[in-house]
This record gives sequence, structure tokens and C-alpha cells, in this order.
Amino acid sequence: MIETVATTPFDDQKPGTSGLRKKVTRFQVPHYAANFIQAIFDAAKPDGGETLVIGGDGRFFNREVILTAIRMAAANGYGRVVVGRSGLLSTPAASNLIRKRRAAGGIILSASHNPGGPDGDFGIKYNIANGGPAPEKITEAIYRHSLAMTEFRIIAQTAPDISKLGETRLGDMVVEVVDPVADYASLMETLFDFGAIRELLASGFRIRFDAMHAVTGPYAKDILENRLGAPAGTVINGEPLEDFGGGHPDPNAVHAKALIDELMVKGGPDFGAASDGDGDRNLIVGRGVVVSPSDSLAVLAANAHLAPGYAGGIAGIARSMPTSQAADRVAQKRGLGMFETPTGWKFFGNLLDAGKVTICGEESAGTGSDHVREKDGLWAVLLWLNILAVRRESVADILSAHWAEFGRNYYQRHDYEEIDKEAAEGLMESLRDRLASMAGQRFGTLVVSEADDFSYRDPVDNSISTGQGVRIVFSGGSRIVFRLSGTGTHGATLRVYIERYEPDAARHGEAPQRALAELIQTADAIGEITKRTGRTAPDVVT
Ligand code: VG1
Ligand code: CO
Repeated sequence: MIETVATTPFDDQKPGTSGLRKKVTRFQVPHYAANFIQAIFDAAKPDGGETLVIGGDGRFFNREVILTAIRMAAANGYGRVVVGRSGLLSTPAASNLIRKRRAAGGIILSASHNPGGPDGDFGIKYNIANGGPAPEKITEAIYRHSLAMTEFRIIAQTAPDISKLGETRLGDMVVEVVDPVADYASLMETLFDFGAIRELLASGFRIRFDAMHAVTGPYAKDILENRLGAPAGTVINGEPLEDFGGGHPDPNAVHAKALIDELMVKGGPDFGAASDGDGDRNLIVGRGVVVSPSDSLAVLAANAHLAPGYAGGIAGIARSMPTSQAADRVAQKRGLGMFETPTGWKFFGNLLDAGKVTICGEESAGTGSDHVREKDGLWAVLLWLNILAVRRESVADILSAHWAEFGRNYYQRHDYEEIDKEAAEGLMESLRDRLASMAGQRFGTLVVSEADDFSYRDPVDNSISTGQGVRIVFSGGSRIVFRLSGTGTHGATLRVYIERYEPDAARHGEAPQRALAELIQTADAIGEITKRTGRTAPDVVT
């Protein structure tokens, strides 16, 4: 029996960079999650009988929302829900399932790299039929529906047990519980030379993977240990936990410090990697060297042809605007198309669908390809391993050879977290006000050549997205970019992205902090960061 439940709208359900992200306690407010799910269905408008994929990263509150979403799908015309066992699906695995099962879309429950648990964060994201995050046109429609919400539909029966594989009926809908790993792992086998990677690992090449007690544990164990033969124990923190073991599932220098430290010692593993809460980010570490995500994108694009799935070459590369221009150098030298999009994976979907690009990446530890429509942490790890298996050089050697060939884009991102919202908005506003007069201004040895607020016209559907970040470019090509995060749940997070190109191989050995010192000072001078936020140093540098 379908129930129609009267409700009142919430005014804070505007999706951000990657879905709706709030504190768990906000999502626990009665009807909060149900309202948003109804808004998704109202925007998606199923005709009847469609398939919907549902899964999440296993964080606290995942199961409750999944059961609600299943019961609401049955009351909103879906014919089948495909759900990962126990509600688990990594974001890239969900994207793959949507595509493989020709689903109309998918709901992914995750707040990605944000901490979990009763006091942590939660999130709901909607992906469309191509497997990718809903584009702005749809997220805006979801928001409009949320503001006018008066009732939601839900089936009265309880949802089936999702811890057991198989099919059950719920009203007119079939609920199919699937192994979260199997289809994804088979997809990886079609892209990479598992035989070559197996030989590399058998030759004594040692790897370590930190799943951060998040969703990638079962995926990494099956792929790295079972299928590729890495020794048991290669995957650490491999059990998905509701609170990520109290940690912060963000694979960066702060939260993956233990892994990085292990790789920095003589005699440590040859290769280390980690992924985030929902499995779409990656950290790549070689012995003695952390690979910055922007460099990783460039190296992967330059070497992808070494893996069978990309043996025919790649069509083009896309990166988010704040990501370093290292990939552009590869595109230029190899005669490939290059696209610069706003932050967030949703902007890559059209380019991938149109076949304009094969590989995409963001500075925030996200890389992926046209095999799905999300960034994909384990995919990046496997592509690196495939490249290492063919080249038989160390990560450090591959990186320095890359810089020698293409030049080095020194790069850092400085995050100022949980700053006062008004101060953050004031800072951005003031920058925007000064943009027109900035060209020609001198800061130390740096002269501004151009300054703008990035706006993007999608080359496929011509949709326009404005206000995507303030860019200040200096003569010589160095850049400082300012933008506010769209994924935080408390206060505002200011992100400052700093980049300088160094063609001279003799100067590739500097620490980024040193190589960027003048730009870092200039960022504070131009952005008035200390003056406006009271902060004298960033909380996180990546
Ligand atoms: C951040 C990153 C962005 C990424 C997004 C979602 O967004 O900067 O590159 O696409 O998170 O990633 P923002 O608006 O906070 O800068 V995930 O792995 O958190 O879904
Ligand atoms: Co993520």
C-alpha cells in the first residue's frame, strides 16, 4: 500500500559541489531525508518501471536512509531497485552499475571524505542514466522541488533484508541485492593487464593500500589481494566502519600521514595508495615521494596507452579549473584536446559522453576515465600499477622523467577551514570587485596579466556556469585561484590554489613550499586572508 505523507519544505536542500551534504543530525530531523529523496524523484520523473541503483559508503545512517529510499522508490513508479549488499557501493561502482544495468539513475549515500558517525556528516547524491552526477539543470530542479514539497510517497511495507543477495518484491517493485564488488572488479580486468601487474607483485614489488575503514576495503582486498596476488595484509584498515574508525577518510598528507610515513623510509614499500570515504579519490605515494594529484593526472594521461584499455590512445583530457596545468602540457605535446571545467565531476559528464575526452582529473585527488562517469580511486591505483609493471621504473623516476619532458608545475592548495561565512563571502566579493583593475598591478616581482571570475560554457549543451572561482594569472603563467568549497557542512572553507611552471629540469628538486614562496605571500596580500579571516596559516596544505 502506498502512503502519502504530508510534509513541509526545508529551505536548505540546495545541492553543492557533490550532492546535499549536512550534519547527520540535520538528516535525522523527521522527513528531512524523505523530502530530499522525493525532490529527486520529482525531478527525475520516472515514467514507470525504471531501474534505480542505490548504495552508499557505509557511514552512520546509511542503512536507515537506504531503506527509506527503497520504500519511496517503490511508491514512485520504479520497477526495480539494484542495491549493494548491506547498502555498500563505492561511488565508481555505483556509476558502473547504473550504466551496466541501464538504470534511469542512482542514489548514492555519502559525504565522501567528510568524517562520519553520529556527530559527523551525511550526504545524498543523485546520478543520472549516464552514471554521472546530475548536472546543474537537474540539481536546480531538485532544489526547486524541495522548496515546494508538501508530501512524499512511501510504501507501507518494510523494506527487505539487504544483507542477503537475491531478489524480493516490494509492492510492484523488485529489490535486487547485488555483490557490490563483482561487476566493478570485472570492469577493472577489462581495462588493465592483470597478468603484468601480478608479475610485478610477484617480483618483490611491495605495495600498501590504506582503505581508511571506508568503502574501498572490500574492493581493494578482492582486486589487489585475491585477483592480483598481493600478500594478505596489503590492504590496511580494510573493514568499512560506520565512523571510519574515528578517522577522517580523506587521503591527504594529514589524514593518511601514517601511510605516507611508511613510504618515506628506506626499505619501505615501493608503492602506497589510499582512497576516501566513497572510493572515488586516490592518493598515490612512491617510495620517498608523494605524487600530487595534478601531477598524477598528467602522468596517467601521458602513459595510459601502456594499459590495454587505452592502448589505442586517449581522445583528450579534461581538468577542473583550479587543477594545475601539468596535464595541459601533455595535451599540447601529444596533440590532444584539452578542456578546463568548473570544480566537480558533474562537469565532465558531457565531455565524456561526447567522446571529447578519455581522462579527467581534479587537484582534489580525483582521477578517472570514460569507463564510468565518476572519479575512481582504485582505477587510478590500477593504472599506476599497470604503468609501473610495463616501465619497471620507480614512481620517483617516472615522476622526474615526466617533469624533465614536460616541465614541472609546482602546485599547492591551501585550505582555511570553518572560517566565518560572512568573512569568507566578503573576501571573495572584494576580490571580484577588484578584478577589473587588477591587470598590470605589481606584487614583488609578479605582474598580473589577467584576472577574472571563471565561467564555463559547456561545449556540448552550451549551458553556462558562472562564479566558479577567481583566477589571477601573472605574466609567465603563474596562477593564484580563490574559491569557496561547496562540500563543507560548517562555516565556510576558503581554498587557495597556487601554481608556478618551471621548465628547467635543474630546478625541479625544490620543495613546493619554497618554489611557491613568493606566490604564497602574494595570495595573502591580494586576498587579504589574514586581515579578513584572522588566520595566519592554512589548516591543510595539499
Ligand atoms: C571538493 C573538491 C572537488 C570535488 C568535490 C567532491 O569540492 O574540491 O574537486 O569534486 O569535493 O569530491 P569543494 O567544493 O569542497 O572544493 V568527493 O570525493 O568529496 O565527492
Ligand atoms: Co569522494
